[in-house]
Amino acid sequence: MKENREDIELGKFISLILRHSPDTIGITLDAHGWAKIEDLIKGINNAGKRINFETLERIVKENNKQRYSFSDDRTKVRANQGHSIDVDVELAESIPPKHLYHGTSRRFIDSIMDLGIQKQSRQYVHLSMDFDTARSVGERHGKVIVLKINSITMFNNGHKFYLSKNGVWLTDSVPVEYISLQNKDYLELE
Ligand code: HQG
Repeated sequence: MKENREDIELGKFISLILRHSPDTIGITLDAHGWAKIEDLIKGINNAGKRINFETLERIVKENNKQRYSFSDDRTKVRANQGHSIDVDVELAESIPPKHLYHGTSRRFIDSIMDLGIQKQSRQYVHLSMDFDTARSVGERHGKVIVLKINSITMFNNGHKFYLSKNGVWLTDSVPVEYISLQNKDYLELE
């Protein structure tokens, strides 16, 4: 099912709460990033937006990137990745594919080719499994460019990779020597 507009708006608010600032609605997350569903629903309603358990259930189920998960007992909910706050969402350490992709803005390229890809405000650098996903991530920042990452060599050289429940690859940083900036990518995106 495709998400309706209200659910998309609520989802953005839920991402803000569960990834960056639970204090926006006066709640706290536990060490593993879980919010009590009861607290979340109450907090969102107190902030003037309408949500009940049914709506939350639909958002968790239908979210286009599967951004959230319920605990097994369905009393808690958390974001699967994307946090800036210091929580441990028990990511699975995994062997990456040969290549991964990172979509970013062209205005960041000089700095990236100087310093590598850094996590900035989030806990990890986010990498995508395929070119098109990376392109849409990069488009959020402006005129996009997609970088190809030599992830298996990074892994073989001791860098750890994690795969989130919703299929996003995460790592601490990507040094310049593993990044290729392909002319082909420029051409495809013109
Ligand atoms: C850039 C979304 C200059 C980096 C997406 C990126 C993703 C540098 C920006 C998730 C740099 C940070 C994360 C350097 C990195 N110099 N700029 N050395 N190193 N950057 O939003 O990867 O839809 O924190 O390239 O789908 O864009 O919200 O990271 O452009 O998975 O679920 O600094 O957010 O998920 O931006 O996106 P972000 P991101 P959701």
